Amino acid sequence: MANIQIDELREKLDEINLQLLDLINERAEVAKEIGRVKKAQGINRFDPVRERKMLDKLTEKNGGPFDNSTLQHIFKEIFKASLELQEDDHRKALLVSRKRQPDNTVIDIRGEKVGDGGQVLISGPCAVESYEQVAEVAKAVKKQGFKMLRGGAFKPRTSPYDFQGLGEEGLKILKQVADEYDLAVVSEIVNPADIETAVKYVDVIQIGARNMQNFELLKAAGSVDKPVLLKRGLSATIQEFINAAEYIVSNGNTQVMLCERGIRTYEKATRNTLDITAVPILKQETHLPVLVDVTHSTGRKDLLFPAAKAGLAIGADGIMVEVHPDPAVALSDAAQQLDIPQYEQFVEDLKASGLFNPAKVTPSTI
Ligand SMILES: [Mn+2]
Repeated sequence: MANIQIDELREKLDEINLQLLDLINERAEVAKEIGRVKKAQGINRFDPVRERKMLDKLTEKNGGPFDNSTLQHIFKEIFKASLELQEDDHRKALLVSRKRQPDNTVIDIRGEKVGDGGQVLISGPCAVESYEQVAEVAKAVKKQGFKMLRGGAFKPRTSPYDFQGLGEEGLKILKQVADEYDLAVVSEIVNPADIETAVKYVDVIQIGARNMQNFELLKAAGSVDKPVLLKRGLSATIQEFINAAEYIVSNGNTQVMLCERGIRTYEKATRNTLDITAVPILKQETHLPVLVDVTHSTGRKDLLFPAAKAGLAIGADGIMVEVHPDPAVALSDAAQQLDIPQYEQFVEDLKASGLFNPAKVTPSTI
């Protein structure tokens, strides 16, 4: 007898569950519709005042047996889920997302294609110190058949007393050397006001880790027709990194490359912790090329080659490494830059690893 009663009650519960299911989904549809209208009007989706009013109304009508705090908790979860549903729609709409554009973005940098299946090696000194210094590295880069020469003219340093870079003079040196060796210049810009000047000298604007969330700089880089190499911030999540790229692309510049350069963790054995899985995640979530900076992530010469292999094996579109003719006297990052023979060995090892499939370079017309 008792069992029959339980069965009947359970049947009733099942029925109510289904009704609740229908109602919750119906509510979700309405919430999504509100989200669409708000988006069209440019209004923020989350409205705490409205949520408070809904909760107050529910409390007022609550006849039990649930107490008010339990009911508020349940409804708060429903509100949150509805909001997340709207955010999912929003994420689908991110310009950098793979959902929005299934095909890879391919960036042509002076004839070298990034993101087209082949891999690039970006090399050069941490900072531009002199014409001779840059020229010596450029010669080595050219000899290896690579196209991209990096070098810092504006150096955002941890200490204000450290070498801050040569500024525009450094950009001029880079440009002169790159033209002589038919290379492309990758150099960091730190001030939105310098972007206009920089485009005369550089082929790729680099936005460094410390500036990943310098939104004015991102917008300025987004408003010019020049490829941008965006580095992940020291403590930035992958989502924050993607959003930083979205700032550039949403301002009109679609030529963005992402660069994983290590994140700050409790581990002291390396300068930063190379978040290697960020590479396939970024490749899945976005259509942008993804590079791995082995110098700043590891901060150790003995780890450059294994980290580069890991980067290539996991799907990176390129590797960035710092090279200096005489690292011992370098004005920055002295401990981790390769000298020229070490660089040549590094490249040779990479080529021998079977993991490196260099990107195609079409000879420049000039
Ligand atoms: Mn450096």
